[in-house]
Amino acid sequence: MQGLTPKIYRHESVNSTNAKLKEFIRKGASSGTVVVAESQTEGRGRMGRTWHSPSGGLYFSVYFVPKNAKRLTDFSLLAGVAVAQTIKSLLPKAKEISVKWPNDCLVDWKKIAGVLCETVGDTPHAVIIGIGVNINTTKRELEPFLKNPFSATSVALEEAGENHSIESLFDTMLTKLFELYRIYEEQGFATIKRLWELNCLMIGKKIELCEPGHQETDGVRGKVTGTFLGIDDSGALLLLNQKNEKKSYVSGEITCFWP
Ligand code: BT5
Repeated sequence: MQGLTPKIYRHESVNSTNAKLKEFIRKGASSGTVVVAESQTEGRGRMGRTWHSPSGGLYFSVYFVPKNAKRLTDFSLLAGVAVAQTIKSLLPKAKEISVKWPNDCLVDWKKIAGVLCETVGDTPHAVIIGIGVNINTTKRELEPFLKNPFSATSVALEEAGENHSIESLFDTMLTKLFELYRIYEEQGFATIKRLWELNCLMIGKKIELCEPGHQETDGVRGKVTGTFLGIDDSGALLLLNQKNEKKSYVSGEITCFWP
């Protein structure tokens, strides 16, 4: 299969690169279109949350129209692999770099990047993958998130304040993302699943999962603890709970883990 070539639109500041890309799509943009911005005024996270997007970070969104219907979550996992591989290629070997189900990348258990995938418009199967990475973002700018369960960090904070080229990180990440998308189209989810699990350091560890809509498990509403076993063939999280039962979860958030 011939790989797609990215068509990149650059902006200084936008509300959200996902929103900007949707405007381009409404005007006829094709699969492979990318919007990248130096900062966002209304960067978005999942479930109505916000993504703090000062200049110094990388914020971009990519439009893909796969041949057949796909699960949206596959794209979050695929993007997580591209992010983790790129960060790994930059930071010292001693750093623990891990994807976090379903949509984050962590360095030494602190959040460095997040992914927001959305379906879009009337085009069947079309998706937008939005990625935010803290690159030269300072501790002060990340202050509001340092007390989050997984705290927050940036490439510069992990590299003793060095100033990193956002452009070259963007280049590497985009190349990996397009390459993984090509592999996904050719080989399906199995290869992405394998790569995701290879990049996940939480497997085998005890975790706490908060699942929206999941009720009265282990006595605490919406919270379950157990051993993280990996993901299944549909990307759902597999957990061995305290009753020794294997359960799968299609949505939720890992709020705690025990290394
Ligand atoms: C995410 O949501 O992690 C998805 C972030 C996706 C951002 C990209 S940037 C390009 C594209 N355009 C957009 O508008 N969005 C995408 P979620 O898992 O819901 O995490 C959001 C939570 O992370 C917030 O509620 C904060 O607690 C925390 N947070 C916000 N900004 C952060 C940052 N810069 N670094 C670390 N944590 C942050």
